[in-house]
Amino acid sequence: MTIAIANVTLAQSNSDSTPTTTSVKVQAGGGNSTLPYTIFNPQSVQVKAGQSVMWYNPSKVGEPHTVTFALDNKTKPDLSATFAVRNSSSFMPIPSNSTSEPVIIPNHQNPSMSMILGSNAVASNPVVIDSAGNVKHLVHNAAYSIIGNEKLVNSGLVFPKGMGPPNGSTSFTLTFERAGTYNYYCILHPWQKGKVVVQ
Ligand SMILES: [Cu+2]
Repeated sequence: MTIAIANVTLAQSNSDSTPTTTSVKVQAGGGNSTLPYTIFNPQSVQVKAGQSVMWYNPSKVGEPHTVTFALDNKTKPDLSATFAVRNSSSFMPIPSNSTSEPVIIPNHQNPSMSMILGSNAVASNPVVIDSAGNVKHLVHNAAYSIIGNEKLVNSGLVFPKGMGPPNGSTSFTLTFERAGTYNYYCILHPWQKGKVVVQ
């Protein structure tokens, strides 16, 4: 036991001043109910290729944020989206005695189908869309190695610890393999922007 700990200390002191294994932490949001922050702090971080950045939400209120890298405006997902359903589809609210109704939008292009407004999992859940357009859903509290050519790398909703739904994420970790400047934003607060500079 003692030997193992000594070895770890030795290995660390032999590496350069910023070991590549160090994870840089960034706060997504923060503040409290009187003054919630819709910022990333620090707004810009600098890491070396191979290093990781971990985002977490230190807010005192249950306000989620996303950490979203989108290649262009076309790949920026919205929280809600329209989906086609057969006109014969019926929607039963759960619980059945609730007064909820789905938003149904007339579909003039194809009258045999209706459109409903639904929650968009590509925005709210951890997901990657690679350069070929393949969609890959990640586990919650995802960790992913970003190359930089992905169409979308999204944390999904990141909640403060203990304040999200049972399957909600409280962190998101990216390992940056290649040098470059990586801009990201929050889907819920589009003015909330951050940057990772990889050397
Ligand atoms: Cu936000």
